[in-house]
Amino acid sequence: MSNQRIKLVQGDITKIKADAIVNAANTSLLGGGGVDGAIHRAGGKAILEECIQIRNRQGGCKTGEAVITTGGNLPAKYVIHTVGPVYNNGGKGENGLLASAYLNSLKLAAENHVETIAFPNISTGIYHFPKKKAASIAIKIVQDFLAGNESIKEVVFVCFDDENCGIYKGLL
Ligand code: AR6
Repeated sequence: MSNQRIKLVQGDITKIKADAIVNAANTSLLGGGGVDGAIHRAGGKAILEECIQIRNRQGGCKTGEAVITTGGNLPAKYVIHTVGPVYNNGGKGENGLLASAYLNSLKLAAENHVETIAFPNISTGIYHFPKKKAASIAIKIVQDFLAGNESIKEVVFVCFDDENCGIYKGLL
C-alpha cells in the first residue's frame, strides 16, 4: 500500500532531514513570505544564487511547474521549488494547477534519485487555496504517484498550522 510510504508531521519544514523539501515559491523564484521566506532564511544564499541562475536561464518557474536547487545550509540536500496557483474562486484551473505542482515536484524528485521528500501545504497560505480541497488533491496525487513508482521511499506532509494538520489526519 502506498499509504505506508506517507507520513504526517506537524512543524517547520526547514528542520526536516529529507533528501528534498519542497518550497511553495512564486514564479519569480526570488523568495517571499511564508514557507518560502523561512526556507531562504534557513538555507542561506546558495539557494537564492541557484534560483537566480535558473531565472536567468529560463525566466523563473511557471505555475504548476518545479525546479531544483541545493538545500544550502538546510538539513535537506535539495530544495524543489514549485509554484502553486493563487486561488480565485476555482474557475481558473486552480485544482489542475495544484495537482501539477505536486506531480511535477515528485517527477523532478524521482529524476534526481530523491528517496525521501517533504511537502508543505502548497497554496494554502498567502495564495488562499481552500485547505480541505488542497489536502485531498495533494494526497491523491502522492498516492497515485507512489503506486507507480518504487524509487521514492517516503513522502512527508509537513503541516504547520493546526487546521491543516487536523484535515490531513482525517484524510490519511
Ligand atoms: N514550514 C512548513 N509550513 C509552513 C512554514 C514552515 N516554516 N511556514 C508556513 N507554512 P505560504 P502559498 C505553511 O503562504 O500559499 C510566498 O510569499 C502555511 O501555514 O507559505 O503557496 C511565496 O513567495 C501554509 O499552510 O505559501 C509566494 O509568493 C503553507 O505553508 C506565496 O507566498 C503555504 O503557505 C505562496 O503562497
